[in-house]
Amino acid sequence: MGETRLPLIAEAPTTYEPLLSWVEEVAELTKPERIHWVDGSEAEYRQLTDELVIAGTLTRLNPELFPNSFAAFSDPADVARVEEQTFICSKNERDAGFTNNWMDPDAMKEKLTGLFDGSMRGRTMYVIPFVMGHLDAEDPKFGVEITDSAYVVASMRIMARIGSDVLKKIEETRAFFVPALHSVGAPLEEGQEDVAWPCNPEKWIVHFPEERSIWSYGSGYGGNALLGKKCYALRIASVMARDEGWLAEHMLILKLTSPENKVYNVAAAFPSACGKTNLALLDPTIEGWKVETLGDDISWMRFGKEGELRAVNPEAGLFGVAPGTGWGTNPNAMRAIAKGNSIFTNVALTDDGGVWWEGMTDEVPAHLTDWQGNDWTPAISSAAGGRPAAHPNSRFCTPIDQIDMLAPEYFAPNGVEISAILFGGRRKTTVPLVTQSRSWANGIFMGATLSSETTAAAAGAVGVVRRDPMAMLPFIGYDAGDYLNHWVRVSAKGNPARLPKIFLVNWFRRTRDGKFAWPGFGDNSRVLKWAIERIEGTADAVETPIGFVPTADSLDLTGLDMTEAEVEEAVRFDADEWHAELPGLEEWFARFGGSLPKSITAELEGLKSRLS
Ligand code: GTP
Ligand code: SPV
Ligand code: MN
Repeated sequence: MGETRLPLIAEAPTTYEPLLSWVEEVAELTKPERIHWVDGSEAEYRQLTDELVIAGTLTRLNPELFPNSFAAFSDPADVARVEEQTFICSKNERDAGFTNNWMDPDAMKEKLTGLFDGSMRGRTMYVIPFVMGHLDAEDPKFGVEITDSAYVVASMRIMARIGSDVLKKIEETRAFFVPALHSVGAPLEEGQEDVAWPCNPEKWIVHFPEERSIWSYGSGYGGNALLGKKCYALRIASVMARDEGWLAEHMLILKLTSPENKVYNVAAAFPSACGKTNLALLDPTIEGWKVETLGDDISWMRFGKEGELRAVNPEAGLFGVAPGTGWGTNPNAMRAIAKGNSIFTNVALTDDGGVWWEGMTDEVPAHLTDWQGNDWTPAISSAAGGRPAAHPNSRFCTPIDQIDMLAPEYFAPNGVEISAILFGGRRKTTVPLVTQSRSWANGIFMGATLSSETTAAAAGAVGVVRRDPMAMLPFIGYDAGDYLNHWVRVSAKGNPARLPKIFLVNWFRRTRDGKFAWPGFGDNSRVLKWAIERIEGTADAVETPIGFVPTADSLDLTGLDMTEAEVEEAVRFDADEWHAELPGLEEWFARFGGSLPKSITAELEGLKSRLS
């Protein structure tokens, strides 16, 4: 150990110079009281969670209901991702593109350096070595998160592979790691009492794509603070993927086995809170089909030696939307949660020390403590014109290996071959239940036009339709046109015969009286089956200007309590609605300026002429 090191660094369990000098630099700036190098052990987790319980950040749940599990309640102003305050600070503004906030990197560093100066005073600075994807991947993607939040450490232990083994490998292979700096921005002065959820009204979620670094300030919420997740595995990874010829996507991965025992892996991109976790853990309602989970939020994909598209899930846990997750809708998630070892954030508490949220059970408990700590009864529920007991973006954080139906291939560093890609969103109108694209290029166009109503996963208005290309709008770490070009360019590496088939889906279409036109959840297995039968050439379809939609009798509706007319309402192509959609599409693509791929322009022209 060099004598010039700060005394704080002296206990470091590494001699890896690039890491030591970064940690030292951050400590000098943020001025923590102590440094804790996270080893990722069980004992350490126990100690951290004990401390968080004493601090009031975590409430220990009744171990008979949820063993080794905790509930956290955030500041009411720190409940979701803050897209307005999320920045891509590339050297040139052009490279951030029109979908991202941008600031000059030097100006941003100056601003952030001011904010981080002393920001960890009175707190512990945790150093978390982590890897996204497998430690024994060909080219493991390392990161080190520095944070002053023990809640972040405990959550990162569930969501990623962290600790001593990772540190050892970084050091042994002298690997590059993404420096990911996080502070809640709430220094403690001498004698000042801490609050349960420290954070700062001012928030900055900042990415420097060229140097591949992350600075996050002011928030303790998942997507803003667990930096391995959206910040690294999507925004920074999308830039790495662009440069290295692969894809980092906001996609679930599932393994589907047919009654003939044939395996098809499916990847699906839906925007935040639009059904990825639920589809990934689906319990099929049709005979003979089996679903196993590979991932529920992020997929890293690259073409293999034979031109097959392979996908891995870089995460180790679920950070799932709680509301709507119930024994009826998602029993597999419920079973995983019931095994314990979970951290819940902003859910409601039951009187017997368990958790509850809207949609967990049909029966609503007679009394709860809501996510803000107030008494709650059904008389003041949303249904009764009041407020929900759990925040609409409340989350469960659970180790992925607690899913009974986890596919063994989850553990394969090279992932699985993808047969089908679904793009989907939340649209009350216009978008049919399922549409098969006309071709791979047409499928990329479908992804590029994806639109959805905004949800509680991001701060701001809910229910506003916006374009969300490949469900990556808040996560593309560079210019959106370059991103679409990258999809086109990278797919040239694919074996045309093995390119996945692409489908557009919408579980959220409404009937005239405002109800969901399709039951969704387990019944989405019927759509998966149709997609596979399209791949195999055994299911019928109607050709429409937007692509192929199911014929009345090509969807397996066995055991489904729906009339033919009701099914038709879910699957039908409506020419008037698509005419009304066109101006918005043209406006959307006009925003890309010169960086739109030619194939997208050609697809738009094709759609217009087929519609006229
Ligand atoms: P992120 O973690 O934010 O990226 O979200 P996600 O895409 O994984 O969304 P998730 O599966 O957690 O679903 C979000 C909400 O949509 C939950 O309230 C679900 O109950 C609801 N949902 C999911 N699938 C369906 C469906 O098929 N039909 C209906 N009506 N609702 C669904
Ligand atoms: C999302 O918002 O898409 C999430 C939750 O998956 S978070 O990790 O908080 O971004
Ligand atoms: Mn997500």
